[in-house]
Amino acid sequence: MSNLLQGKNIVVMGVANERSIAWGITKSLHNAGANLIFTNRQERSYQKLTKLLEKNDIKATLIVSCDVASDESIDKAFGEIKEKVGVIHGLVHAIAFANRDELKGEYADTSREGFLLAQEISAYSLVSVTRAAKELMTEGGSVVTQTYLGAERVIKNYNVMGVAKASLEASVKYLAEDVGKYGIRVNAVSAGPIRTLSAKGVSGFNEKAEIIEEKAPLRQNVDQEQVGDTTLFFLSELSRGITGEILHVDSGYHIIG
Ligand code: NDP
Ligand code: KAL
Repeated sequence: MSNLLQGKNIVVMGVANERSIAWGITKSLHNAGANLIFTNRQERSYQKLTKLLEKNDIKATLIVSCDVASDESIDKAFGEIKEKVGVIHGLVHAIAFANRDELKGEYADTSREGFLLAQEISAYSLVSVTRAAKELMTEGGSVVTQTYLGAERVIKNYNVMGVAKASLEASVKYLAEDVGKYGIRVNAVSAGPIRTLSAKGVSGFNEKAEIIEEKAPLRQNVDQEQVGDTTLFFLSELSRGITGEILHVDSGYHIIG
């Protein structure tokens, strides 16, 4: 428990269930005293979230529906947040999507439609929600997104998502420059493999997790709590001098050649 985010209003996008990285983040932010606003796409995620909040004795300030594929949905969600909460101080973006059949085989086989979908949901969404959040961050703020090493290196099966994450990481830097003058920071956590709903059913996950245990300096996989605490750091005043940064929470794996 700390009071790092006492009195701060933070929007969390991307809790699908108890395994979600955004749920690990939620626990860290709650323990730091934040008031939490959530957005979900699917009704199923909304149901899971309300049960999780109840079970963990966390009271949400607000829960709104938001599909980042639609400008109208983003406007509506942030309109409702403005109306009911007013000022926000932080935004957590933990959203990505690509067609499952394009997360295997050769990247060269990626379809035009699949490429654009991955970019739209996994990278452009950060641009659109940062723009919407900026209007509500009148006291300054912090935006944090989630990325993966496949943005920097060719990692088998990550394919079209690797290219979308490269775009996301470049967007972190361009956005950081745009909103820095308003006292708003934009950063990313680059997490090691974590078994979540998204990771389920995609080829190669187990193999990647095993390599971490074998080769990463810390010889163990990371978990949602570790990503949660680093995201908390980025949202708090402790990181006030940092923006446009991609910070690896991966047991040090990225330094190994
Ligand atoms: P989850 O499956 O738990 O979360 C993915 C979330 O994306 C879901 O909540 C889903 O919402 C949301 N989402 C997908 N499409 C849309 C959309 N159109 N509009 C709004 N929300 C949408 O997986 P993770 O927690 O693993 O993923 C969170 C982030 O972490 C992603 O960016 C992922 O790339 C990143 N990451 C994950 C790693 C891992 O190993 N798991 C490693 C490094 C980064 P809904 O369920 O309502 O559709
Ligand atoms: C090299 C790794 C192995 C896995 C390869 C690709 C992983 C891509 C992640 C991407 C987000 C997965 C999907 O989009 C899954 C989607 O097609 C089907 N799933 C769903 O629709 C579920 C129900 C919903 C909740 O999922 C979403 N996303 O909405 C990468 C591993 C080692 C690390 C990972 C998993 C990185 C990452 O970015 O998630």
